[in-house]
Amino acid sequence: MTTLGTLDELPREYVEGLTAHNLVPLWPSLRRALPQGTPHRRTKPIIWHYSDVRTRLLQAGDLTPIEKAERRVLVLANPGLGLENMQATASIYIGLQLILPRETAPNHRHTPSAVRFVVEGDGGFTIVDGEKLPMERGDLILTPALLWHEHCHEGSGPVIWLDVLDLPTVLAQEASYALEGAPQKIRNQPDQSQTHYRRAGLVPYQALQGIRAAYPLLRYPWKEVREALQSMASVTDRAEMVQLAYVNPQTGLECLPVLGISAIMLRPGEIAQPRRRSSSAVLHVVDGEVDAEIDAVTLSATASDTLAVPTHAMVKLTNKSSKKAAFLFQVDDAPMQRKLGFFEIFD
Ligand code: GTQ
Repeated sequence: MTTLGTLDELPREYVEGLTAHNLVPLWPSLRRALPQGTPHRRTKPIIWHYSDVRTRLLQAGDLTPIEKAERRVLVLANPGLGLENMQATASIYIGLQLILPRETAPNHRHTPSAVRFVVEGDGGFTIVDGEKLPMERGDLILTPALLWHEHCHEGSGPVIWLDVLDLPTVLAQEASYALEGAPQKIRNQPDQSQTHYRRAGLVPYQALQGIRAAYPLLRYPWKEVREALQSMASVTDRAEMVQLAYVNPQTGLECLPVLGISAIMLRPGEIAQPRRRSSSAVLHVVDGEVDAEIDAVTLSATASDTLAVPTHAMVKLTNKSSKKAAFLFQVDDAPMQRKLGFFEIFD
């Protein structure tokens, strides 16, 4: 590889002239813009233990009324990227959100898309475009870009969920903004996971006539995901991972433009070594005891802990139990990378 010229080698007057005309020579910065072989990564493999976050989130419940927060969230920020930038990975934002009984996180809509994954509590629900989406532990709720959403709580005790947003990417485009709205009117019927999309392989006949919603299904109950993983595990070779992707039931494609959502089951004692890939990810333990080795850093995770996986990382997941299965929820940025034409899986 040739050694490129530096800024220092250029006459000072020349550089000053460039600066005065808002010009920058590429060659002194070329290797920084395009590192050879592998990207430069500042994202650290890191774990957020739920016990550490939960205590402080409940304190926030005492310290800050919902009216003063709108969204009572502690952001899981990667120190490698600067805490103030609120990035778990370079393209993925995650936070843990708390709502207390009878509180409402008021109606709004915004350009970033979000995925909610319920961590604890009963009686929470999100309303998306008039559809009431119950939030029980492990349920997945989508709030795609520009759709109205508000969160409510008609149960007792705290309700806490994981927010995953494509915010860093939207911010980088200088395209992030929100609008406030009046409370939504709820259509008084069960959500579409209970009415229109009861089973894989069956979609409303209308959809074949080209009458399609962009986001037909907004709630994926955990009970069904877990059962599906267990059924798949019963016939899957030990050398293969048991992993299911959440998709749009009408297209079979990813639910959201940037974020890819999936669930993993690690059988008792299983060691999974997914192939190295160009995407970054966050992993959230739903159930079980898991050691995650990410680029030679070993992180021990238990239920409701969350981890950051940098782009291009080596990942090894070990279910520490020889008796019980472990379950993980994963969000990655592979859909965006695929659209940009550079998603890769390495040997
Ligand atoms: O619940 O709408 O964690 O707008 C960050 C921004 C949650 C939300 C977040 C948001 C929300």
